[in-house]
Amino acid sequence: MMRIDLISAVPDVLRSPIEHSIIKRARDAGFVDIQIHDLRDYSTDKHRKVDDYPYGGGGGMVLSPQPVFDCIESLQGEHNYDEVVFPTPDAPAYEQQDAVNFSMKKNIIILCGHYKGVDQRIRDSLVTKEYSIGDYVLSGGELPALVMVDSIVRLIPGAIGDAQSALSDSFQEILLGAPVYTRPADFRGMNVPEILQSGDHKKVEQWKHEQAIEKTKKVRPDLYENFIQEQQNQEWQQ
Ligand code: 6GU
Repeated sequence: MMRIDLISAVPDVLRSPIEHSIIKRARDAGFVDIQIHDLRDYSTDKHRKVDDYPYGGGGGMVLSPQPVFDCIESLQGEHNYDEVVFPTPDAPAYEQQDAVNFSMKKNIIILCGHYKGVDQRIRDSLVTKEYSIGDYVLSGGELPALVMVDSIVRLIPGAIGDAQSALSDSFQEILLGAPVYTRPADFRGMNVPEILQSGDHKKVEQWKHEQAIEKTKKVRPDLYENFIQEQQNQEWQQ
């Protein structure tokens, strides 16, 4: 079973999301073991302090080496970890392929830091992978860590109830999704496209594909260009 250890100074922030939805399902079904660790439990300070002022000033607090080294070394004494992941805005972008790679690992640690960061020595000697989840600023690494966990867990084979949705997603990896509808077919005069009600599976797939291409071209021209490139590559290979 895959094991994910989350380390945070505000562990309560992590609890509700991992106890719900797909992640809960996957945990209950025994596909993944997710453990949350309170960094304060590892502080040797009498007030359980885990951070301190930055050398050279500059405001904000920086996670101290002591509790982080003690926590991670303690975990590493019990399990073999493939990666120690650190979500941070000053890092390369986290992408679907990274989630795919992590979903095939056995044990990973995700260290959640403050916005101002963690002592550089933690990054130099403990962290093996760093990622940003986008070009905006968040106050801590907890939400990015949850984003990563969700993206990983839903890829673990069997973990997702509807196996087809994960599959169709990876087929669609390069394009955005087509619009989806549910009943009723007529809601306040707004109608579900005729083709989706036709029951013609082949035509429906063709329609979805066309819609996905149109949507991608319109809202993500960068992804659309990749798609066109990819299509041309495949044509040359044949
Ligand atoms: Cl990984 N952390 C923080 N604090 N802010 C972010 C981020 C990560 N990715 C984008 N913004």
